[in-house]
Amino acid sequence: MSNHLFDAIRRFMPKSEATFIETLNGHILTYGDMLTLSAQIANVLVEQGVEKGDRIAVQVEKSAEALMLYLACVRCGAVYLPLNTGYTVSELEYFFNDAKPALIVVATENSEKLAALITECGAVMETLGDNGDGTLMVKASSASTEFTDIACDADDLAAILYTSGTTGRSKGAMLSHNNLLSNALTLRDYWQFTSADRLIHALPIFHTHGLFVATNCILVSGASMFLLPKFDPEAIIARLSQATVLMGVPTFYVRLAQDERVNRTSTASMRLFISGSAPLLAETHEKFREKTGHVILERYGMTETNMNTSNPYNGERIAGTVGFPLPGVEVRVMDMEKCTPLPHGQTGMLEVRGPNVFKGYWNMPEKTKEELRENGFFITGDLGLIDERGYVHIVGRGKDLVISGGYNIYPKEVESEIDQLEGVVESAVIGVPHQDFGEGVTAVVVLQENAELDENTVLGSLTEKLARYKLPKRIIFVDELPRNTMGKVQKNVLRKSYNHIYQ
Ligand code: MCA
Ligand code: AMP
Repeated sequence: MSNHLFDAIRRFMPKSEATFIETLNGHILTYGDMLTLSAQIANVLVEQGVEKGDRIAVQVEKSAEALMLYLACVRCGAVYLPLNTGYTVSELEYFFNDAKPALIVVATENSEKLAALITECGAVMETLGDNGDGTLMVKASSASTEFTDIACDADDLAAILYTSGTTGRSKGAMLSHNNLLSNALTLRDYWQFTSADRLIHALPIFHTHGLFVATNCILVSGASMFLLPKFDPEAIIARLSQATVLMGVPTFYVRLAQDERVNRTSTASMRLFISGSAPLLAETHEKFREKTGHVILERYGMTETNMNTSNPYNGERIAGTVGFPLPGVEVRVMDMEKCTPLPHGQTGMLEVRGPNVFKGYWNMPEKTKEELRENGFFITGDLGLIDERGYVHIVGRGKDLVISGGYNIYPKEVESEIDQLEGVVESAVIGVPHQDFGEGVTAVVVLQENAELDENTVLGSLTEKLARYKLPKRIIFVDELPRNTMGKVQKNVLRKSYNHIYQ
């Protein structure tokens, strides 16, 4: 009987005394502690009635204990479902009703606010605070430190991560044990991770980047990480001399490149800076290289596929490209009208196939069919090309999506909320260049005559409905939206008109 993902973690584990996590306040959690704590939490989950395949939804602040909860879910065959800490109650209601979790772990301070909803959904509630307090760890502290991992095959589900859809309804991407493991092993080898590595982990742990790319890579390398609660230049800079790798979204690098303390000397012990989740501007790439001598390695991934491509570790890392398909991952560029693959240099839809590609969308067989071809290729929604040297370039998006500071925002979701406000005729939400966030969410709104809405009232009403990172940074009121002859709103015209508002 084996547990596909956790057996591999055990196989690559260094000695028990080796550090796995060092927290902001210097607390050390060893690999031995990781085994003990994840076993104790797994025992609590099973005692609460969790069975293989049950979803466990988790909306908690980043902490070592939260990562132990993820590992406990893997060990007991449950399906880990992490949720952005910024989601509002109305957003959570959708996820809980869709995924029907058996157990929901929430931040201690949110337990009162969420108790009724969780009871309504028929789930058990546990709490977990960012200092390791809350009901979950109290119960875990008296649970057995031994746990027999539940048998899980390569294809059994390990996680569901929600990713917004173009229709506004979020889709739960079902990821198997082998989706996660195969990608972690590939990245470990491609980026040459060893047990000597120390990662600065400053990303949130409710997305693929911080949860799987960062954490799983460290685990299968037997390496260690500084687990920081969030992106904080002070905390990162203070650890540069003891670390070897940083993973971040482009905003991390934009901000670090502006800091005088980030230079050749302070980064001398670092071997690798990795960027992903959104396009890294060539300008940021160049500025960071000038200041530190390090060439940022950019890679490309998705919630549905983990990582697909990466610039090389040893070869040339080219700004504006996302590098080569990872070993074992196929990338093709398709002409969507003719449904034929395109030759080098031509732009089309990027499609990917490999052991990294997810199992489909939870409860949405028709969506799965639309995006996952029978031959295993996943239609990414990203437009790109492969150049003569084999480097993949992302040149645009076939999906209406804004990426702000590495978070995805689907305009349709924001537009639907704005359109429901009294006095609004219609709205169009777009992303326009933003120096810090890459793209800034911007709403262009048409009001009814005599409507008394202004920017603050619109934002005020959205606050209850949408996580704050989805809120427009600016709201622009216009008399009408530009339309083409078919009557479709021309977002490209709007993007052009407001291209410079954040510059
Ligand atoms: C925070 N705010 C934002 C964002 N983050 N607004 C727009 N976009 C954002 N990304 C807002 C807050 O709501 C708040 O607004 C104000 O900015 C300050 O909040 P604070 O928490 O202090 O922000 P920050 O610490 O400066 O955070 C910026 C950040 C963070 C460090 C860029 O957003 C971040 O860690 N992003 C990483 C996201 C990520 O991990 N993406 C990976 C997805 P107010 O004052 O109004 O409340 S996985 C993925 O994409 C695929 C698989 C892949 O390839 O990796
Ligand atoms: P998510 O749905 O959060 O997993 O976001 C995945 C999307 O982020 C991809 O489909 C791309 O549009 C975008 N993305 C991720 N990495 C990169 C990158 N290095 N360059 C450009 N876009 C990226």
